[in-house]
Amino acid sequence: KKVSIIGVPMDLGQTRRGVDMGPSAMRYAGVIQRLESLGYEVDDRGDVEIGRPGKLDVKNEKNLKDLDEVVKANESLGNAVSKVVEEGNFPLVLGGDHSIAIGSLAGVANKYENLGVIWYDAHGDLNTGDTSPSGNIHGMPLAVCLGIGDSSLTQIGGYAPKIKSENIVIVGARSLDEGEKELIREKGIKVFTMHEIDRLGMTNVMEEAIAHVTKKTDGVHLSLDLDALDPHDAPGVGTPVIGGTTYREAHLAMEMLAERDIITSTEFVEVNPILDNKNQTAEAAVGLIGSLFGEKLL
Ligand code: DIR
Ligand code: MN
Ligand code: MN
Ligand code: MN
Repeated sequence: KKVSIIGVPMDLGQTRRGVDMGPSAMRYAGVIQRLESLGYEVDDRGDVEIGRPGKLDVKNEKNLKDLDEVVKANESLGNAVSKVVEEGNFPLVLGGDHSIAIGSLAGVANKYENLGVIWYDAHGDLNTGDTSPSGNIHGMPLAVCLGIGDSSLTQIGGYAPKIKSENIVIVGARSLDEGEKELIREKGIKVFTMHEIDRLGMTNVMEEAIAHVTKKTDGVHLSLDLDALDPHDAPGVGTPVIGGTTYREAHLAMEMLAERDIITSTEFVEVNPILDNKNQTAEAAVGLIGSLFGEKLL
């Protein structure tokens, strides 16, 4: 199996600079060598080009910061990912902030009848310009992929929606905005918050999550936001939230996904080396990528 890596040095989906260095930080932490040592052929396709607006973090009348550049970059990313899937390779997208999930899913979702999504994140990323307290597009990609939000975002890749609410599961949530909670109830989206993880244990949560996203689907995308991990284990993120999954809980989740061999595309996002402690978060990300691709402890 061949893994194609696409870097997305995007930091315009939120306001803390430095997450554009995430792809470099994960390459520096040895992502390519890690996959090669597991027997994969790796093809690093370099980085998608990101426009730099003259003035950063400009909110438009729709409460969407730096919308034009976010749209342009995600169109390019969608094309790049689409090409990887057509070639029969596995797309591994390295972010960048979480707004890039819009492009990844645009490139993947039309290749499947019914794509499942595991959203491993402290947040729901289910805001729209109308509900977002921040105007940051990285808090909106899951809603966008459901076809909810401004059409300039939902129509990236030329079609909407990318996914159905019944084929999604959110794991690790502990910071949900009011509008996101409403949308979760309205759409009946399956969410395992930290409460369920504490209560049931990660093993049971992942068993149930895997059952949910494989029920009606023919492929599963994993979108992993490093802020799902506790800030103790992943300090280099723009919006840390205490009380997250531990390093080992996250690895167990990846190991279970590897065992079941269900993931068909993935992205690892929100690694910000400027906020990090000696590249610890990029190294955690690369370790998790190792587990996801089948690395075993023994
Ligand atoms: C917050 C933060 N809910 C927002 N979202 C983040 O701005 O919409 N998502 N950090 O990962
Ligand atoms: Mn996120
Ligand atoms: Mn998050
Ligand atoms: Mn815990």
